[in-house]
Amino acid sequence: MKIAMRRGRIIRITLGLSIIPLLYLLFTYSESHKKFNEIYSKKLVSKIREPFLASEGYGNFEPIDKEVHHGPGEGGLPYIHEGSNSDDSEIEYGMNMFISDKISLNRTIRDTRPKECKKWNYPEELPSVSVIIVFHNEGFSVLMRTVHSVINRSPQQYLEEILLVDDFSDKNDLKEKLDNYVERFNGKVRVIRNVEREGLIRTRSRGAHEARGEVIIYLDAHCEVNKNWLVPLIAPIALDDKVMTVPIIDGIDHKNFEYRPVYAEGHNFRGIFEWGLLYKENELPKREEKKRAHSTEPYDSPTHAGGLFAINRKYFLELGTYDPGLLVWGGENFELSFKIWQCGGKIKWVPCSRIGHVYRGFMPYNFGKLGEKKKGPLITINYKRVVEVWMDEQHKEYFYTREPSAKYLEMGDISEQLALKEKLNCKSFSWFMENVAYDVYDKYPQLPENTNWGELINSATMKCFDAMGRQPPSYISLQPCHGYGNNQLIRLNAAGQLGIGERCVEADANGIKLAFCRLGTVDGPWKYTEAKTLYHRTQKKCIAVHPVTSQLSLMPCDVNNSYQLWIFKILKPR
Ligand code: LR7
Ligand code: MN
Repeated sequence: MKIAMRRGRIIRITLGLSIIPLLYLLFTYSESHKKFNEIYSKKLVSKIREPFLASEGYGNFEPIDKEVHHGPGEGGLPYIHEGSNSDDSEIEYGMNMFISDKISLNRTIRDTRPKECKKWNYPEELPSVSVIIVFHNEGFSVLMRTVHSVINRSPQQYLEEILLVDDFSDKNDLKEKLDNYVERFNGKVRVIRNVEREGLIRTRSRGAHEARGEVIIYLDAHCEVNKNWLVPLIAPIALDDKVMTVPIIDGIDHKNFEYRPVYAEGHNFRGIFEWGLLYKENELPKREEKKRAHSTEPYDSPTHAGGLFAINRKYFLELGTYDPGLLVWGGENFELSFKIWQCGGKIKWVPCSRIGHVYRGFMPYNFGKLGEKKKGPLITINYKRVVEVWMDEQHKEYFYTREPSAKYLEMGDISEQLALKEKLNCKSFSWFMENVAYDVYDKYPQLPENTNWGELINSATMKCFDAMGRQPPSYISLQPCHGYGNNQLIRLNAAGQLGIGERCVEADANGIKLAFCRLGTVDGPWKYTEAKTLYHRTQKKCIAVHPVTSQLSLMPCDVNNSYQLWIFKILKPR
């Protein structure tokens, strides 16, 4: 593959040919219209864009044939079937398989791309691709619709294979039935299987080792790729093999399989994170928009959601794929993002490559033996590994302020990861924050230290503050202390913010509430007094438990009333 030949070639941007007759007409108007015409033609120029000139060696790749298909769910419309809109399969799969089974595996979906995307031209000399789909106990029709969409909507000359990696599923239809089914693809679709449960992270790494294509593209097992998704995604990698690309991920409804665009046209978002390593997306900063001539051009993103991306296979192997110490699920998207940026690569989001993903309301599987072996919450352990390898002292502290019990978690040996960082001559986390992820600071200011944290136990009842896993706004209640943290892990910081997870504690006339923290702020009204009351500075009242109903509310302070006294008990994971 002579990718090198194309490298460094300047992408030429010119005006579409179609505009020339129009301009000619405009300029033949009388002299008095000249000024008007100048302004008008300028507007036209900026409106009609053709980001890549169609020329020798370049192609447009827009499918010529219109996809025509009739039946339930076509065009990406929701499919609502009388009487079966909730189904047991939702509990088993996290999505309605009864509905999925009714929809064609070859269904059409809405083209959600900005219109400008159709004008692009891309180099024709492109690397071969392995699409890797890892799965554990997914629904057969949903998995196969992913495969069909890739087969139907990819130029076959670049698609080396679709590699299905079964992470030790135990569902019957994912065994012989699957093997037999893929035979119809004449070798294009290959199935390999783990002999024990490895989790999605290790399974993806295995896929990278086994793949035969030059570029690998990962998809979750419940996706539908959209029109002309492939070439826009691999073209930036053909030009620079240290670029990882990420498609724009649209939503597919887990109940009715409606395909919906994720953002309104013309809006670009990029991946960032909150200090507790919660993945977030942020509208592309002006500074980044300005770097590009066209809003449909790929742009830099600090991180990515995890599931869907393309990367040069050799480059991914050089980076050591994922840290093999990360278990099952979570944090791997940050590990790879930090590693790529800090060690000389780039992540680009590609507005003209669209893929739908079924968002499930909950995780329908458990973490198997790997989950049992580890003390403490496995995802937080993964985060801790990522933080300890890639962040510097200052930023590590923000993580531990937000996730105080993580200090006590056993994360295993990270010496190989640190050695890799050394070997690849990677830059510091501060460099990454200042040059790439600077918008994280705007959204999530640096956290003041915690003055108190842990379970918040009421002295009269010995019960605990509990957010109950409800979505804000919702009332906080008093529950038996369970010692696991999570919804019972409360933090008070030096600026008076009382928080649970990502959320803030507020008071209103009816009680004590879990609320969204005001964006960009880290302070609050609370003070933990020497007498052990929780004092609200502006209301000048204290949090009290109702002796009969156990409800929480603000009451005039009384330091002799044990229903108003609280103890923070530090939680060490068991
Ligand atoms: O043990 C497992 N083994 C697996 O093979 C658990 C899961 N899997 C498979 C599973 O069948 C699926 O194909 O791994 C894939 C991802 O698992 P999901 O779909 O349960 O994950 P998710 O979509 O809920 O979560 C997101 O975060 C994950 C862990 O960090 C992965 O990176 C997912 O790929 C990721 N999904 C996306 O990025 C899609 C967009 C979400 C957003 C925003
Ligand atoms: Mn998923």
